[in-house]
Amino acid sequence: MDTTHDFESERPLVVVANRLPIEYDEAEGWHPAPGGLVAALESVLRDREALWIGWSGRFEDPDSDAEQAPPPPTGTGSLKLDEVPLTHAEVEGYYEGCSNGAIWPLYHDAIVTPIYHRTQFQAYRRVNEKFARHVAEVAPPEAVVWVHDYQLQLVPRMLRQMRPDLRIGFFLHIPFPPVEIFSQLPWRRQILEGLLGSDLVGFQTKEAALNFLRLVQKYVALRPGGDRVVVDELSGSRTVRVEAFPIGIRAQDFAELAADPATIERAAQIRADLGDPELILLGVDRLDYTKGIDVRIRAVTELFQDEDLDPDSTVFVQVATPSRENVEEYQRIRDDVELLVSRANGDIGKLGTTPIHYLHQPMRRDELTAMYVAADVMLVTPLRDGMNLVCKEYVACRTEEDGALVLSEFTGAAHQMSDAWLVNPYDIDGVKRSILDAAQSAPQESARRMSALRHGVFEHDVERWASDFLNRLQGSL
Ligand code: ADQ
Repeated sequence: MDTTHDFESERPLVVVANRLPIEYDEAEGWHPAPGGLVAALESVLRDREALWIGWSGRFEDPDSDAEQAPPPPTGTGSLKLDEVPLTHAEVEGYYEGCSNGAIWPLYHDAIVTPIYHRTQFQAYRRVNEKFARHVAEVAPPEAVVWVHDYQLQLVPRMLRQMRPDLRIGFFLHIPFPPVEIFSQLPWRRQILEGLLGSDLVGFQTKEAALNFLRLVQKYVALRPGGDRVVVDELSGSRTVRVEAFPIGIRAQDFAELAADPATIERAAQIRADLGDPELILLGVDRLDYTKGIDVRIRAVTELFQDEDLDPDSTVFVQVATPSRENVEEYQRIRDDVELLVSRANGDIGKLGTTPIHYLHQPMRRDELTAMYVAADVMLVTPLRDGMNLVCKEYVACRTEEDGALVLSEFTGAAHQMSDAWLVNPYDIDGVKRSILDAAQSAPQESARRMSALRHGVFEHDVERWASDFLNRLQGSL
């Protein structure tokens, strides 16, 4: 029997993530939150019996009535939502400070210097304990608990101590760095031990899993055997499995939406609105310094300046979702990107011609899909990325098997997508060459590459990722 896409189990499922899959603003009320983790998980859990525990974005100590949103809905269909309230000080220390000021940059190769504050780590530990305690209180007996991402790395061990009956899995959505980089972390041993509280630790790539195993050997003095680590505890010894589970997307949904006549019409309208260019280049990202948005703006600008691309017949559209706007480095990258765009348009543009279109706003799923359908070349150039879902979404939307993907080698996705035009984002000349090659490649060559890419994206979709992880966690594979 083929059980690969089936993870129904006797045991109840509890998902724990920093955020619930919804957020609040005055205009829209409660609506789906942006970002890769939510996009991936929400689509898998939408139709399952499961409980999702996370912060809603509401404060336990609101500054004013105006700041406080109404309570979030308690569920969407069979997926139930359960809020962990946080204070302003907790959000500042645990989320903006330790998670996004220290761990996020460190795990992305320290592209931006991580800032380590002891008080912020104390907040991180306290909030991880708050999450663990909340889960321990509400998780049904013998539940499968799936903990997500870098904000909650101490939860597995804390939870195991509180509730040894639970089966605990952890998945890291971002990269896990090599020994030389991770070793900087003042709290490296606590983090490794925190993760070892799981029965299964999952990463996006084999490299990340190997990095973790090496670090366990070095700092926790345990000798891994293959992908297993045996941990001795008072209650006896326990085996932790460490493996790669590359995340995917709901490919079929994207393909269906892309083939919808309304989407095709909207894509044609987008092309017309852009002045009917021969070539549309597209970038879509959260506005984050890891995504290499500046890299591709520089490369495209130089191609215009070198006259390899003609601004009369080429348009580059960059869509950037606002992200982590309270963190200083994110304000800086926004300024950098906006300066680069306006400088390029000032230098290259003419009256009535804007070579680079920049939208700093979230986009609805149907509009985003129309953008993917309209774009001839997709530019995905992160300096480091755990996986990157945007490149997979683009490929899923190319139902005619045309279009081309320029993809950074330093994404998890590059390990599965060798038929893309792979680039080293630190090599601007190389990026420029690949953009031109992708734009000018013969239709048969583009079709061959796109067909191979599509095969991979449909084969390794998000359902398969979730079922592989959960089946392994439940010991049935
Ligand atoms: P992210 O860093 O958020 O995810 P990514 O994987 O590219 O990055 O996912 C972004 C998601 O947000 C995509 O689904 C995309 O469609 C959506 N999005 C981006 N810009 C948007 C816009 N302007 N409007 C609307 N939607 C937009 C983290 C890790 C990644 C990993 C994922 C999943 O950093 O490496 O792939 O989790 O594990």
